[in-house]
Amino acid sequence: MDLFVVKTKRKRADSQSESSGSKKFKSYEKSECNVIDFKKFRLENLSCDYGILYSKREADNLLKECEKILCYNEGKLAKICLFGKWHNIPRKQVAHGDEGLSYKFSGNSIPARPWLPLLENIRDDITRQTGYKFNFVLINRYKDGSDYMGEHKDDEKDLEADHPIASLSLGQARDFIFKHQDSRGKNSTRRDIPPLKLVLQHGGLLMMNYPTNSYWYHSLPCRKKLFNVRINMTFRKMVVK
Ligand SMILES: O=C(O)CCC(=O)C(=O)O
Repeated sequence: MDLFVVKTKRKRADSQSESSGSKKFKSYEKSECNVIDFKKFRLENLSCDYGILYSKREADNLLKECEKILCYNEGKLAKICLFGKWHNIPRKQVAHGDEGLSYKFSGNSIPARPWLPLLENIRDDITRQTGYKFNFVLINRYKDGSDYMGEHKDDEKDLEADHPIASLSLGQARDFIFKHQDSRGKNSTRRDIPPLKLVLQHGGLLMMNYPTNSYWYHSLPCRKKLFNVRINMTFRKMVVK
């Protein structure tokens, strides 16, 4: 996928006001913000938007800072359970977010560590750009192209189902593949729906909107010929019980 970087300065919006009962801001402070020119992807039950949030210089600085300050989970928190067997995840992972939140998936429960100022800044940049608020971020670090993430849907009950997931990529550009649930495997009933491949670039922001995660699997496949680090942050809205 080509880069479609558009960086324009917007005039200061008057005020920040949240529309009542709606998750989207009606208008909000965009002063001195970069306004992303999102490219829209629309397929059967897939709605994603992709654009560049940070310039190369900004993204370089963020990656450097992340490498300095982030600590990743170890031991049981770095494992997943598949078909009754525990496996080390093929990457490093950690979560930060509002107090008391945790994310249950693949037999594990990942508790949120407290927000760090760097992560709050990124979260707030995404909110300014998209109007959506987030209370949790799952961070995955891929040391090189041999680290990966298998096919899955982010459709766990802990997540607010109709809220977008905002995925920020830093570092090595990597392929990211969507497959419709009915197009997978031997018993596929919808072979006519092809996969969608995106290349997630350094500083790129992918918005996975409802109902994408109810119908489409996504994965970050292994790419043995890539040797640089990549960090991905998925900002999410968890259900607050
Ligand atoms: O690293 C990525 O871009 C994939 C992240 C992902 O699929 C997830 O966090 O659910």
